[in-house]
Amino acid sequence: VPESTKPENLSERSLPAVADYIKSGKARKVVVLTGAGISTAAGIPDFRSPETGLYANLAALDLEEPEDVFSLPFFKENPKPFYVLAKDLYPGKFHPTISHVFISLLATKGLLYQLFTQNIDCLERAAGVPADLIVEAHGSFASQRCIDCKTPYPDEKMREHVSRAVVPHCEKCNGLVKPDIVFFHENLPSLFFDRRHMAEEADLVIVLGTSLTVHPFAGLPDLAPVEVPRVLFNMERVGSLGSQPDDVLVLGDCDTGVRQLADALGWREELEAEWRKL
Ligand code: CNA
Repeated sequence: VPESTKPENLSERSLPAVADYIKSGKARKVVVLTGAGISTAAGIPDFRSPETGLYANLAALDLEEPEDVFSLPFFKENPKPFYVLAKDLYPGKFHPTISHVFISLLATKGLLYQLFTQNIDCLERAAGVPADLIVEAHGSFASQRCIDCKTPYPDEKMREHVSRAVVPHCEKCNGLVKPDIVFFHENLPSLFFDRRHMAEEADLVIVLGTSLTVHPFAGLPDLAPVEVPRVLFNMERVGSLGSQPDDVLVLGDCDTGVRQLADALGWREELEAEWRKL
């Protein structure tokens, strides 16, 4: 965007201007979009970061293509690599980050309209974001079922199998059990499509820690009207963020960016206190 193009809703393209916009009461329907980057500080590797990302470290699983680990045809042939990975990623081992708690704080203040997350780690729930405000667009490890007869599989047994990276089988038909996370070419949960319109109704969009490469999720930031401010907290510029006059880019690690926004809002102490409580 040329420097001369004036934003419509923000006084300028900066984080303090975003804070003023929120403080003025103009942001009542904040839509938050998240990806693996908000959980890297919790110790969960993302997919695509060079060197630390899962895709850079899958050699140990003996896969030809990293994507295979989330492919249903591959899983049917060889479910083991998925369960080796699941052991590392399974919820219960990790602690929410400042960014997760910031989203929870937005909810506490009645400003969170909807959170759409691509993450399967359940850390938003762990940070206290109310379940009815979360769309887990790629599913989660919270439930699991047989891929053949669809019979749900008990949580406790699942936990026990995953902790040993042992593949669980259906108690009814002996089919393979898979957590309800969305593999490549599988449909997203219907909740995603039912609630997608909420991104069109947003008066502020906050995007955190995602490469915006996986569709249809990656299209969400473009649903909001063009004059709606969009803020990106990410290591790199992604999607169309930065191309509109009211876009603000906060490049770097998202916890640092979020703390700066919390400072500008006067929420910093509350944010840190909530984080320490968890
Ligand atoms: P991705 O494609 O790996 O992209 C992550 C993005 O976050 C990149 O742009 C990074 O530069 C950025 N990033 C990494 N660390 C930070 C940080 N500390 N601060 C700011 N930015 C950072 O991941 P996406 O979520 O975009 O891709 C979608 C996939 C990844 C979804 O299907 C997820 O299920 C899947 N995934 C989820 C998890 C999880 O649940 N925690 C972990 C790994 C992969």
